[in-house]
Amino acid sequence: MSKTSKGNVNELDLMEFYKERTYINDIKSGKVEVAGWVHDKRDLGKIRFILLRDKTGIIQVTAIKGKVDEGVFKAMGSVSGESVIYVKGEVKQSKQAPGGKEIVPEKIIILAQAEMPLPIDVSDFSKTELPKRLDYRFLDLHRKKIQAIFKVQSTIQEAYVEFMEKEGAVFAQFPSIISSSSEGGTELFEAKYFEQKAYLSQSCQLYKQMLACSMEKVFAIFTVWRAEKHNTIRHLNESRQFDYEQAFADEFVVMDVLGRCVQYIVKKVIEENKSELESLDVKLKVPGVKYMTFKEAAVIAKKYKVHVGKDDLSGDAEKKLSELFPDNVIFVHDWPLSGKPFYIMPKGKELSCGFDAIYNGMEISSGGQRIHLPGLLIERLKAKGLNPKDFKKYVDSFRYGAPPHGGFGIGVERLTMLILNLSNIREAVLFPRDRDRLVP
Ligand code: AMO
Repeated sequence: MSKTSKGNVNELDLMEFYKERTYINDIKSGKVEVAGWVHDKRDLGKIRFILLRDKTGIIQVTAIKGKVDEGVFKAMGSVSGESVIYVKGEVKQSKQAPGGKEIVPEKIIILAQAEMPLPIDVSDFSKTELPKRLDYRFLDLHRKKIQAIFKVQSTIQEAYVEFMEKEGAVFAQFPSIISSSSEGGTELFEAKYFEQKAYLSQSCQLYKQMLACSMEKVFAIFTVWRAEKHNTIRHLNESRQFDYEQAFADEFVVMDVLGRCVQYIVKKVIEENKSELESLDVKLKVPGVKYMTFKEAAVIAKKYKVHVGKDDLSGDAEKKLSELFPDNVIFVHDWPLSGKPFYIMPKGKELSCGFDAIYNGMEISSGGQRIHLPGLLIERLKAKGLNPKDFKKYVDSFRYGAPPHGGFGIGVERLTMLILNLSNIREAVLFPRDRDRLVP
């Protein structure tokens, strides 16, 4: 393969390196080629050390003046922390080196010298506050602890897909530009769509329902946008949801699937993220499930003098329930009809077939049985102050053979936050979008 030079004196042939590279955790003995970030460095005059970090681990690179190439020794002195370097050298067993091994370098290429000073502290004991860390998220992600959060989130997503495929559900994609609200009249981001007014999707609710009415079991990982103005530790303006919808299901069928789904996810995280959980100091247990009506939840909250809310549970009430029933997914069903969206099936005049699921002190999911009867749906749209004309195609989809159905949506960042006991939901998003943040 012919290659043209990119004009860099310190150029590394990346294709060659790709073939020859040893990841730090795989280092045993002999000659190795490694690359990564300068985690730490020490200069004792005649002896220089670098702790080199890649995605798998950390190894010491040790150079003694006069015993290594002069250029190599110089590079070890001039390179700054968090710079990216390539090292070729011999592995030596060393009792003093962390991990019992070190590399004696023959060749070093500084691939990217990090500018000094770094704008945030990326050491293991960093005290930089969250907003500043998020301003420099790309650098914050150099930290092992921060990477651990997103490795766990990766497992969570993988487990969700795996679980759903085992359930026999079809992985679906839905539009992100919509013509009318899917969760209620407010909280929409407007978008220009040629001559028409459009919105960024609040959820894939209406589409997953239409699909479940033919394919029976469907799921999605879907980005949602909510123009809520509040700035809290549990809300984002852009978040992701694990959506599920099933035909021939009421809310109890759906809660059963959701309970097993959360258990499956937590179990996989316990099995596959031991070192990440350790680095985040999290002790996890596969949760049980607990069912109660909204009325029962309200009685419990009142007993502990916690505010409930007329048709919603307060954050304090959610917290209290988890304190009383720790390590449980708590399903609160028979929810007041006024507190649920238009598409939730009523249960009598006051109640609904909707529920919320609480885990580790907060709502992780809501769902329920939906209305599959066009007449009732139009009635409920009107009751919520919405115009049925704006929902014509959705309502029509139930006119030609639509089974009873139900589903749920789990907040991906919420679930990550609660599994890992994070104090702010922004810790669980790579690049958060909130009221004040549109970059990076
Ligand atoms: P809901 O609006 O309750 O229901 O959202 C489902 C779950 O998504 C998470 N969530 C959020 N996370 C971060 N920031 C937000 N602003 C935010 N809003 C919601 C929560 C919540 O439980 N279509 C229905 C679901 C369904 O019935 O299938 C829906 O969107 O964890």
